[in-house]
Amino acid sequence: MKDIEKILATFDPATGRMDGAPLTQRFLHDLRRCFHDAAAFEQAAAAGNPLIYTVAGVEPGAGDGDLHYGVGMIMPGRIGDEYYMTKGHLHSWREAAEVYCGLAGEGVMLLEDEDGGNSRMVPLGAGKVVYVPGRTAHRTMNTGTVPLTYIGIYPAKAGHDYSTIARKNFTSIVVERNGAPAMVRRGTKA
Ligand code: PAN
Ligand code: ZN
Repeated sequence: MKDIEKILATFDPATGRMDGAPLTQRFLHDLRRCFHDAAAFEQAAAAGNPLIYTVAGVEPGAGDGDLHYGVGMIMPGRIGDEYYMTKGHLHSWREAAEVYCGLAGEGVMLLEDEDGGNSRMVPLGAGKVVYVPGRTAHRTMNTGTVPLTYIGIYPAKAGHDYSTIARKNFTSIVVERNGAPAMVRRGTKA
């Protein structure tokens, strides 16, 4: 059996921080070309480089049957009308699915088939579990006023493909309309 450090982890559901786990931090400048409103991005990026999200990652093993997981935290905020969000990715091993459990705060996930033909916006928050099937690009947004925290659990072999999203971005965006999140096609006005 694995050592207790690999079996038990302790995290703070309000902040997403986990004792002893490496923390990836993404700042606004890391998200260039993710947001649809380039002018709003440049204005915000000129004013500063705030922390947008963190992931505390746990990789207990790398075998065929192993799992990895990460506790994510996304700050509340928007660039123009678009909510603060993650870069988003496909898994390098395309068949790899993932389970997201919301811990605190309010948010949504944008799920897109790899060919971009089908987009879906799904709520993520306390009491919500989202199953992300294989071959599905996924990006998470904080649509609330406090940090959104969640845990994502995926096969150790999944790997993260960011380059496909960096090249094509998502077909849809999630924007604030009348105080609520709405999914619209990129490049259209809703
Ligand atoms: C999550 C994500 C986390 C950050 O743990 O890695 O939400 O999003 P990006 O990886 O797109 O920056 C996950 O989906 N892992 O597979
Ligand atoms: Zn993933």
